[in-house]
Amino acid sequence: QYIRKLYTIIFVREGTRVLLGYKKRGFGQGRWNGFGGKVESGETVKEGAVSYVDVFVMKPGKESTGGELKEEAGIDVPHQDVEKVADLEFTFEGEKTLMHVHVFLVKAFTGMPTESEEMRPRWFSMEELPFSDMWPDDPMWLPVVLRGGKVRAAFHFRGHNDILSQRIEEGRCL
Ligand code: 6U4
Ligand code: NA
Ligand code: NA
Repeated sequence: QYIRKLYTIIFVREGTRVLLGYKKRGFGQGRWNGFGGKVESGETVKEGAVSYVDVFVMKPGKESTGGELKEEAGIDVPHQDVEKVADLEFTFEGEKTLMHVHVFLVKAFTGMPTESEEMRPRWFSMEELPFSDMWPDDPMWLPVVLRGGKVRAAFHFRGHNDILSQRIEEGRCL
């Protein structure tokens, strides 16, 4: 049995462009991705409940993201503008951990994207995402959610570059 660990990624879309961050260290170093990270221990998961946003992205009671987006990209997002768009499960050959990544899309923010110790932010055209320098699963689900769709998917990796098997379902997430 796998040990399930919870993560978030938040993609900021403004018109036809998307804000990505170049990960300077840690898991996925050297790849462009959304902003996010591990869900801190002590935060509860209520599958199907309304408060994914509160649980994963903001601290309860705050009016905007005090969390990963602020820390990694220097921007604030109002609560009502964060939308859950995908659930992704990643497993790795020979490893006991299952990474459950909750993906969010935001279309409004305040502040100026700024480089942090972990991420270097940059805007990309939705038509020209840097897939060759992203996780290899991203082309399979990110365009779908940027176009307004929802996805549930699972990917089994060998190392960090090869996908051995995958299951992708469009139309809903948890
Ligand atoms: P710390 O706590 O900073 O050491 P770190 O090792 O930097 O953690 P963290 O917390 O940034 O990792 O979490 C990894 C991030 O990478 C999460 O937002 C989830 C995301 N991620 C992991 N596998 C991914 C994959 N295959 N495709 C993808 N995002 C992935 O698009
Ligand atoms: Na992070
Ligand atoms: Na991190």
